[in-house]
Amino acid sequence: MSSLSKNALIVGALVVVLLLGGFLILSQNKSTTPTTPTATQQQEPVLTKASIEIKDFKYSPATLTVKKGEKITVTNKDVAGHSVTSDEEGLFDSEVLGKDETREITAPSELGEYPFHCTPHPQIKGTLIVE
Ligand SMILES: [Cu+2]
Repeated sequence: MSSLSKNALIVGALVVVLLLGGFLILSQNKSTTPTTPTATQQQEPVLTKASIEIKDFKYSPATLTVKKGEKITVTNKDVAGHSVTSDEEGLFDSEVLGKDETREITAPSELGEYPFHCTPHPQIKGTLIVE
């Protein structure tokens, strides 16, 4: 065997060892990669938001108790347009909503009972209680 081919063999063997070593390190790193799943703490929203639904020309609920300044979602389920409008002008007003329309109103920031009505149908009445 010539010294040249001997050297070539040694170099070849070294390359193989290095490649194998690299491969082993890589595969070891892979297998030791922590596979702990990220904690999936899904907290279901338990709090139901205050809401008023208008259906069959009625408020549901007709009397709603909320906290000061609480947001209230108003949804109209009738084809006829309805609103949640404070009897005392300017306190709150969802404005007239079409079918399946939703609007958020904000409860007054002072304690009290606030009667409201539907602008196009003033006979539909409800009461908002802020406590
Ligand atoms: Cu109405």
